[in-house]
Amino acid sequence: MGMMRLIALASALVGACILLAACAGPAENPPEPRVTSAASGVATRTLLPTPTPEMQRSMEDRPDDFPGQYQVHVFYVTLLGSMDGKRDLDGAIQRTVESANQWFFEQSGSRIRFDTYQGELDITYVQLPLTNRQFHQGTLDQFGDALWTRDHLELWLDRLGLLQPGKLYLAVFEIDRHPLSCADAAHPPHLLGRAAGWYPRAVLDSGYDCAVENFGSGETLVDMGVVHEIVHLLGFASACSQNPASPENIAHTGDDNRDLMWGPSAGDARHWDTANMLLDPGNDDYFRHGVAGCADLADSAFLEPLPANPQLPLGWPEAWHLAGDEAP
Ligand SMILES: [Ca+2]
Ligand SMILES: [Ca+2]
Ligand SMILES: [Zn+2]
Repeated sequence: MGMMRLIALASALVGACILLAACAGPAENPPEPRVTSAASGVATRTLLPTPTPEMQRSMEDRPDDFPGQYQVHVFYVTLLGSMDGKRDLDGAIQRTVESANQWFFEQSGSRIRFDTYQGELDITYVQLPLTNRQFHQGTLDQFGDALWTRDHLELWLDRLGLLQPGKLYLAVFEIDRHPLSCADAAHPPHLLGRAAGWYPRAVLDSGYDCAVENFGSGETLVDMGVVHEIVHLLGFASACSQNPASPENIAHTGDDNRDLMWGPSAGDARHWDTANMLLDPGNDDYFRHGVAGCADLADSAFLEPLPANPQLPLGWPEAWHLAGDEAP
């Protein structure tokens, strides 16, 4: 294993969402059953069961409601012989995305732009042509360690021609196990990529079963995790953060466990406080931090309304830009 690989592996460990503390045991950090502080009628509305009689499974990225704009697209991915939870059809992913985005709006005044089709979240169903066992073996063959599950997933999505310029991806993946996390993400520019993985029924090496997290209910690890992973894909927290979890873990902050991007430092026994979550408390790490020359989440081209000077994640190659987009 060369030095580059070692550096890359360290980045993967950093980039991997550390829902680990939360994943240590549900009894220590029970998910909140629902949002109770619905300040606006909107929050309440989004948590009602979504009637989905007209929802149909789609094998493709349907025509965008917001063409020509940077946006997050959702995949629902199964493997051969694995359970098809039909999560693209039951409305739970849409409820999770809406409740997470409502929280983000209340914190920031902006929403993350998701790919919708006729007003509904546009979810593409993908069945990879291999079994769980084959997928795990492929991860080891290609990357050398099971920690690269997400990277292997993104490789397949790309190989199948499903990734388009101008989009980030949230892939809900029915894989049976993952070494350490129920969700993780790329973290440009250190760990380049454009997909986050979300593993709703994976069993971790610790024995924790990700299936115990009821998503779509509001302030849960999973619902907050969705927006946490997307913020990773946008490149935050970053090397500019003033309170990194550790010198090696700049993807997370370490000072306030209410922070969306908080990650436990070594020896820190706290858990993620999903019920009282804040977006960069103190505004000194990644959101409206005012530090010249440092990327800021508030300027992301993936936000609605579009910021005055929209920015792409650092390190994005030209091929991922929207056609004709001169943005850096
Ligand atoms: Ca679409
Ligand atoms: Ca902060
Ligand atoms: Zn994380």
